[in-house]
Amino acid sequence: MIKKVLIANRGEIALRIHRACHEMGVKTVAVHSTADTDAMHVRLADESVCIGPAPSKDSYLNMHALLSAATITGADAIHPGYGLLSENAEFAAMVEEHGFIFIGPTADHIRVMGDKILAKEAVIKLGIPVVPGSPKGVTLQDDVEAICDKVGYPVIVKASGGGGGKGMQIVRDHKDLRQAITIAKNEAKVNFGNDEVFIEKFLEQPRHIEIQVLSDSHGNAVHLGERDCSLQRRHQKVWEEAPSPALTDKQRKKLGELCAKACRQFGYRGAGTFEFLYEKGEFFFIEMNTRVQVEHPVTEMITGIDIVQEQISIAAGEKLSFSQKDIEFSGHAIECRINAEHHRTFAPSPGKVLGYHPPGGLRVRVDSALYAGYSVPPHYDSMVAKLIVRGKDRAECLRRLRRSLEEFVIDGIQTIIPLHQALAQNPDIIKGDYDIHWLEKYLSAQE
Ligand code: MV4
Repeated sequence: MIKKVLIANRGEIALRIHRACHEMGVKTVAVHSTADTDAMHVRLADESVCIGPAPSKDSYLNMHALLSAATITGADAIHPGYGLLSENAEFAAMVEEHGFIFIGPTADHIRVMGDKILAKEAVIKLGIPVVPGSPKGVTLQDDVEAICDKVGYPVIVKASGGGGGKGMQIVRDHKDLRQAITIAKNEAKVNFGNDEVFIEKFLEQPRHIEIQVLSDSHGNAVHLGERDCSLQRRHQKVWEEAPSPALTDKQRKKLGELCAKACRQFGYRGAGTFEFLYEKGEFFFIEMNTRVQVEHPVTEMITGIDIVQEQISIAAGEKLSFSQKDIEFSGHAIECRINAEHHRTFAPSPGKVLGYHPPGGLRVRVDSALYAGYSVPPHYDSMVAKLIVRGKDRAECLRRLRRSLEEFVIDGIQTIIPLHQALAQNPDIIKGDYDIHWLEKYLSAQE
């Protein structure tokens, strides 16, 4: 039994975790930096502990401060949310060594999936299709020309310790290959302290489709379908939806069951996401995320399953209370990430929120820690709200999204609500006809 959870995060996800806990009768402990004394997550929690100064590295990323806060408040478990320490294997191990429950997978599962080469090796063994490429890491001592001639150009050089797009190099001609590997290795070393890189065929116009899974510690695993997260700018997702406008029920069932089976064989525990690139009717695994994701509400809206409550039950050692056949997918959901940024330049816009009026009504959900009078601090991520709407089908969902965006008032700071209004009316978006490069092309055309 978990009685008290320390929430090692801030903003909307800290609130989201608090809500799951309180609906389960679990007490919460908020932690905060000195910049977040007046934050909503601190106000709502049962207890709070200040863990350090504004910069994340001195507060939200300070593992010892977090463990001390858990000790003095008598928490039994720690929920890391997303970002910050959520995929830090060392932290997960430390939490357990100190006798707390880490609400997430084992440190070993986090470690394997955090290494893109090991992750690919692991899922290949479990029968999941991956992007063709070098079977292992490459160095300039290898016959990299032969590897890439076999794979076929263009290729992409990726950092094994990477993710989120950092340190990738696209190579269209074999004469540029060695230099690209050198650059990728240097960037990987600087950014991740690990210079291992690998090569994949570069897919030109894929969609980004990911499968949500839940797996308990008793060998039961289910999938909750996919999310289409193709609409992104600089590797930051902006709009996510489920189901994907590009997938058939048959494709969903096949890929979803493959992922759930992989979880059972891998002994995975907790919530997880298998990320795929989808092109010309084929899926290719690229990465697995071992945390709850920003866009999880899209899946909650079409399945009715509370993913964060499931994470907590699984961490407490309980069995999943439903099986695959109990899961029904109903309707369509879209999430818009509302960032405190100028809607054309994307310049950050922290500052005081003078007025706040979120939309409401049937099948409208707003996950946000904003309130009127709150000052958005400049030290953290710019995402200040998520608007998630559901409809009986995609057309109704889009109509509800347009009217919810019309209602949404955030005064005092700039937000990307106007971008979402434009997207919700765009013919390509309405058709569902977009890939991972669509948004950046659209934005360049607007300049
Ligand atoms: C790719 C790809 C095409 N082919 N892998 C970007 C972030 C990381 N999670 C994986 N990413 C990609 N991997 C193969 N084999 C395209 C992307 C990608 C991308 C690449 C270049 C410029 C913008 C991009 C935006 C999203 C994804």
